[in-house]
Amino acid sequence: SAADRGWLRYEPRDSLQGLPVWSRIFVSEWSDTVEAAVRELRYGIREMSGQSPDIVVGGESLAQGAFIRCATVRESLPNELHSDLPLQDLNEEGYLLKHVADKENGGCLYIVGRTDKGILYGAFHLLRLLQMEVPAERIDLVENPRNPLRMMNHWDNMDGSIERGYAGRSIFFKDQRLIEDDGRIRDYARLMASIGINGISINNVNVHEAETRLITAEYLPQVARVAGIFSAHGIRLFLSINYASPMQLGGLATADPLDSGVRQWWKEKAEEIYRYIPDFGGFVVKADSEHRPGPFTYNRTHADGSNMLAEALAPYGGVVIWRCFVYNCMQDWRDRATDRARAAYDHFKPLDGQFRDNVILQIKNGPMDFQVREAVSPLLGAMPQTNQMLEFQITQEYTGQQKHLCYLVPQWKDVLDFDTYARGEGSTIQRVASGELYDYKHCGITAVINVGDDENWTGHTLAQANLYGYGRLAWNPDLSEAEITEEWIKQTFGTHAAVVEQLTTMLAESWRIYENYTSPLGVGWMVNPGHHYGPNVDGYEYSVWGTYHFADCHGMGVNRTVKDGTGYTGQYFAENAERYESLDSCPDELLLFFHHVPYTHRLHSGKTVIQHIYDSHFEGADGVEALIERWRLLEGLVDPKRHEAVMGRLRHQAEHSKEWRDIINTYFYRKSGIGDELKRMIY
Ligand code: BDP
Repeated sequence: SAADRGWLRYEPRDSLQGLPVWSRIFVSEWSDTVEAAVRELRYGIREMSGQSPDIVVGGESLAQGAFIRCATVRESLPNELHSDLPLQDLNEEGYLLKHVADKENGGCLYIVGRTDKGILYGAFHLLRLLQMEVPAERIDLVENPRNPLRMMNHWDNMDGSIERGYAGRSIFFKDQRLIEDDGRIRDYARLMASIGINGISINNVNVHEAETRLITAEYLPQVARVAGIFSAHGIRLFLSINYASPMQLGGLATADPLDSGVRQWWKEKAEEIYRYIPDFGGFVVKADSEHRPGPFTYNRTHADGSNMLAEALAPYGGVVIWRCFVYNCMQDWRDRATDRARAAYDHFKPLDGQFRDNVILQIKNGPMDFQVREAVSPLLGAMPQTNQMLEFQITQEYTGQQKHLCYLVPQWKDVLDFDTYARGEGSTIQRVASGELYDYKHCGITAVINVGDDENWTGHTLAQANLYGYGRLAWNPDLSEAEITEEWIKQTFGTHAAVVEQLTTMLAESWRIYENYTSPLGVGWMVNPGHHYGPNVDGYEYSVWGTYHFADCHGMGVNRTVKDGTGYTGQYFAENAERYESLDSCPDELLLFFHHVPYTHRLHSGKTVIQHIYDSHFEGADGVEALIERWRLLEGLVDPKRHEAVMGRLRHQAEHSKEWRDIINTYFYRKSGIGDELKRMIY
């Protein structure tokens, strides 16, 4: 298909020319997943080395000569593989990659998985190393994914639109149907498999009337076709469902989770779905949130609601992924005592231990909503007896909508490494999500994806780095930002030193640059209501959504302390609660998230809040100019098409960042009456 190849680019590599190891690929057992692996290997190797390997399938003894061998641990393998490497430690998705030298024949590269999925992941890993020009004879490694579930959530609607989508239309849906041409979906499945994604929900969490019918005989055959493509790539398909389906589809008078007719309806529905899709992953559910139906209507709890669905899916191994984004979006703004940040914890923490073991609570990384900077959700790690998974947002709803460059890997690393202290020091978010802290039955990481049918998938070509980086972190949250960035650049733009150097710096600085020219010190929400693009300081200040900065002529920020604020800080374990409660220890970057302070309050940096606002906004806008300068250096080293496209976006970002800077700075000058020490503004 015509789509951009993303990081599966496979440009010719001098280092691979003429090596005999690429002449044959040997596999003993065939399956859809092995086929996907072998096809990718052959394609990648052919593109990079110019040689097209033969594929040898079957049990015949290995002929002489160099080759790649794909195998599972069940097969008899040479001693070299058993001696020093822990083959028995491979988990269901793990693999070993090892080059075994052989003087006469030029050696052999083994890709050994416990299952076919391991072979698939191993094949992609090998191709990644070859793209990065790692010499084949040095390859010797074992990998197991840290997170059992590594998911993507699409917010795609059946009319082809995408809620918070910034890269074109849906790759799955068009005109209330599933798209028939599979080309794009296959390429997408390859991209996802290459970063280890193993679960994808294809429709929006806000399930409208059309999508409600995805679980009916009218659409299930079409959904099953997509699920089949996913399956071959190690991916289980999930659907977002409408909690009121028994009423809308089944004609029942209620959707009460304790009603026996409702329970029966879902059981039959699950049975029907699994008839079409035997490895169906399960349901993603947004209930009682932003006007979606849910168990509250019947005075039932979210445990009642999710358990009822879980019971229906249990016989087939399905799970219910229940979102915790539950808050009052119709707040009375005269009574601001209810703090939206508190909502998820207040709703769910008391229910710990009441959920079935195939329910997973899906929790956004922050308690508000994917702002450029917010505190880590205190609900994560607070429920030892309930499966949890972490939700990130790759689609840049609040971080520049893929028109601005904003590399989110540094933000996600901060979240994953955050210590909750739930069971003493070292109780990090990554250990909550991976199930290492509490031994969850199901858990992992999910994210709202940023792709659409734009030729380059993500609108901004450099936003592909967020897609890639997310997958790599879901596989191994201990990978460093530097490692991930280097992998992505070398695969996507080649190994030229200047390209690697400039792009690494651009990506590394971009989040801080974006933060600098947008809302200051963690307060968030200074965006235009509705579409959330561009500055609007008071856009949400006098509305029902619970998203306030409380700026007046004296100061600003949200007092979330226990002492005299909303009490939110009390939701953290002691170490964090104390750190955030006190002005002395609260980190600058979250100051206004936790405290209301005068503009003259001095930060740990030594600056006053008001001077920080001015300085950071000038720095942010200047930072975009610096990004442009770096990108200009790569002219001629990056193909003209991608170079121009990215340059176009950077230019827009430069203009738009000045608008942000001037609106925010002017607003706070007018509110505070305090001038800029460096007199950069005309008042
Ligand atoms: C917010 C989005 C909204 C989503 C909602 C959610 O603005 O479009 O439906 O989150 O996560 O970020 O359910």
